[in-house]
Amino acid sequence: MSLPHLADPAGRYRTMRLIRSFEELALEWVRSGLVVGGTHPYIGQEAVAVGVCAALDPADQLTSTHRGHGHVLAKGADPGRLLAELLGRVGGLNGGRGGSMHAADFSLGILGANGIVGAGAPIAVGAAWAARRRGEPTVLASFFGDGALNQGVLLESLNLASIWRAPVVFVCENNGYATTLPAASAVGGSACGRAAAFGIPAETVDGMDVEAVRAAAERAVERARSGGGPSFLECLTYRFEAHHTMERRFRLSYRTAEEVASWRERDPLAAQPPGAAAIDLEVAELLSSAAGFALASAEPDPATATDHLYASGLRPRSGAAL
Ligand SMILES: Cc1ncc(C[n+]2csc(CCOP(=O)(O)OP(=O)(O)O)c2C)c(N)n1
Ligand SMILES: [Mg+2]
Repeated sequence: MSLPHLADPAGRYRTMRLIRSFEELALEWVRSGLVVGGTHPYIGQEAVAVGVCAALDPADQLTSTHRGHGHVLAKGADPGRLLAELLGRVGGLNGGRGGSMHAADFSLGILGANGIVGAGAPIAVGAAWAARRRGEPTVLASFFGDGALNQGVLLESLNLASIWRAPVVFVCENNGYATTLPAASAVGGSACGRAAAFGIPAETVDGMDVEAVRAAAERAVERARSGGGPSFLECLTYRFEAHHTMERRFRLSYRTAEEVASWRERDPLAAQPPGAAAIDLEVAELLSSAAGFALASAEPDPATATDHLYASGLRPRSGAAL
């Protein structure tokens, strides 16, 4: 059974709109100082998260990146609890301890956003291996950017997934840049060539087209679930906003206004299903109550500052500097 909220075009549009609106609100909250530390906006890349998650079952799992809000929401996380997580409040997905780059919800198979480039891939391979050993049909989707293509850990993960025939769909979100570094001047060979070197079937898809991503992801998920092993999707996409909200403090000129404008013309939200206006309204209402929930959630008690730092039963030595 696929994820019910992504089962039809209207649901996929609704979820892309939710991600877009969520990210716009998060930007506002960073600018007003409510969210401390900033975020990596996913605006422009919504079709990748939604297209891939539309091919997953509820019990399937994913690993995400530093730009993870879209993946987390597409798999079904509660937007109010994700907003509360950004605010560091106790009602957050992780009690406010993880923040933007570590949002997780294991109950939904979301094994976490991840601040370390490429670090989600070995977690996905390990989780896929563990699920297979338990006899479960779980498929893992592992999202990463073009910047991860030159991380050794990604190549090691591709190798292990290949020899173990692990049920993993590797999803490279090639948005053309790793921070300010163009992929064209950083990636030797190609994204798909890396997968092919390990005997993993790979294809490049239009990451601005949610249905194209979904179709490719369905093929890959079906292969993984039926024991055919891992697959690799390179989704060509673009982030419309800065690499990180802090970027606006600097006058960076690594992308031309023309380039950004030409990708904005391919906005994945431009293809609207019938009833889109009503869906937009419904999402606005959902987000407004999500924001209300997050803002009403309590700040954590300072006395709990060292909770979760140590394995159960261990505490810092009394008097030790925190
Ligand atoms: C191992 C590691 N090296 C460097 C960084 C700093 N860093 C954070 S995001 C980023 C760029 C990542 O680019 P990409 O993988 O293409 O993802 P995108 O930001 O484009 O979504 C870098 C270098 C990091 N977080 N982890
Ligand atoms: Mg990138």
